[in-house]
Amino acid sequence: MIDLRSDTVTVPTEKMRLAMASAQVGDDVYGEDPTVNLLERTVAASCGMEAAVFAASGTMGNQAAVMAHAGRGDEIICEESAHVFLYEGAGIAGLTGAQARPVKGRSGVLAPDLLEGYIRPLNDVHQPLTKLICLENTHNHAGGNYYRLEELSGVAAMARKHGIKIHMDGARVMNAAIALKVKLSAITAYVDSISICLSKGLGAPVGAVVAGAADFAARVRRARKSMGGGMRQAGILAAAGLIAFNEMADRLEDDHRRARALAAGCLALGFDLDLAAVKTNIVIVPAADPDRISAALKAEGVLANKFGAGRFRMVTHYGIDDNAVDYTLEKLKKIKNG
Ligand code: TLP
Repeated sequence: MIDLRSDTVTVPTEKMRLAMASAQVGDDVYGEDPTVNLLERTVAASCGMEAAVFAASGTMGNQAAVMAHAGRGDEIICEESAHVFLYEGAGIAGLTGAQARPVKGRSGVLAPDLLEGYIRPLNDVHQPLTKLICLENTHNHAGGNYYRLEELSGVAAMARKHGIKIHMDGARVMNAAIALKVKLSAITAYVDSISICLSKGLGAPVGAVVAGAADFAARVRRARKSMGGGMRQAGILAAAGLIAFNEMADRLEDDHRRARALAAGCLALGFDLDLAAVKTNIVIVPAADPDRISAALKAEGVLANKFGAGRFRMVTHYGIDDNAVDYTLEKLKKIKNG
């Protein structure tokens, strides 16, 4: 099967499996797992942040971060199709007890002019306090679009003016860094915290890392424990995570190139998509009948999911080579014409 459903389907590399087998471990709830500690120090340093915490998943990372930034009755602004709002089991409400305030972005990107009217005044007892702005980078529903540094700088200045923190759902932030040709720290300079997934394009089997200030990280650790995320000998997982974080980012450019090739092929086949909007490894294709296309592709050995009404999604990753792209386009041609 050619699996374009997501970059979450990547399996650990041989090098990761070997590192996992020989990882030094200890009880991480006591802070004694040397491999987890090394991963946390490595990610924090790359982000230019004081501390980091290893989490079981991107969802746990985001939700622990929200819990650490906000409390019951607070309000959290996020983009209207953000993962933290749409796909995390209403964790903002259910776990933190806060209220999400969705704002429509421009191709997933929030900007000061869009946000300003949503910031609550401090002196009105009727209204909740705006505690946090969540930015998704890259933005999944917006087809992998990323924030340009000047866009981040604008939101950061506005948030600072109002005393509001920024959390970045950086599940795919390494895709953004590679596309922008900047270091991770150039992006994280504009946010108070970030959650980075190791198990998407970077290929680790499990895990995400949340980074931020030391006091924030201590609260994340507490929130993570309350969700059952104190993972004991988690160095087995962190060993793969270290290889993912240190060695798997550079090759993401190949995924971006193949996503562009898939998109260009779809355009040539008559699908109505904007090639310029395909910036990283996600291709969202508008189609009147995404269920039919998805089922017909499956019958030909290609997996691609319907992604909301009237569109399907294809995500490139290191399990997808040039032949897989060509094969997929060949089958799409047959399906579209048939
Ligand atoms: N996204 C998954 C699905 O849940 C939609 C996917 O296949 O793309 N932030 C972003 C931006 C994500 O896209 C995802 C996963 C997460 C967080 C959550 O990561 P996990 O699945 O590790 O909890």
